[in-house]
Amino acid sequence: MGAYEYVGPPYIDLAVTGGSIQPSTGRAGQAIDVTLRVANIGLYRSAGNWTHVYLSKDATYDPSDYLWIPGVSVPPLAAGQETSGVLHARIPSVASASYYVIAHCDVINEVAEWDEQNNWKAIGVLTVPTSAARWSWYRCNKGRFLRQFSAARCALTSLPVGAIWNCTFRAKNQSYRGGEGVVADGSNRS
Ligand SMILES: [Ca+2]
Ligand SMILES: [Ca+2]
Repeated sequence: MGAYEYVGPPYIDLAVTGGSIQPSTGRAGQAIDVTLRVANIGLYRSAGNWTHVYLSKDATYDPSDYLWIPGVSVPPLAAGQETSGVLHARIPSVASASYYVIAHCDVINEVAEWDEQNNWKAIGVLTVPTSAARWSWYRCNKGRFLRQFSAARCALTSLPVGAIWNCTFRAKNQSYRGGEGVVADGSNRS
């Protein structure tokens, strides 16, 4: 027995020790590499466990966070051992915003730990930018006498993915007859 051998109760402690995302900005469907590090910072060997990766509006995990990459398998770890891996993921269809990428190890608590409260860590920030509003076309069902105006009053610099925006669209009946209906819309085709 060494002079400093630990003789207390089993001391196992898993923790997310770090990670990164590359690139840190992208739109839905884009490929992202998520690097993740999990360590056993305890003094006894830990069993394998499952780790999830979430997108969160703030740096603290809570159950409403978006489960992005579920079920990353973390192998058994010797005391003090760290494991790392690169996950290849795609950005999901989430609202445009900046999200903290939070990793959570031992998600179903298969490992009894000294500290269960240090199993979450924000490992980066992923920004899903707003889509630039390039209103490439407008149309109205131009009748013989309807004139379509440019949508000068429809000015918008950006529109979140999936958002709907109402604007005022102008058309003019230049004839001497009434009764022509108008349907108008615009589309961002970017
Ligand atoms: Ca822990
Ligand atoms: Ca645990």
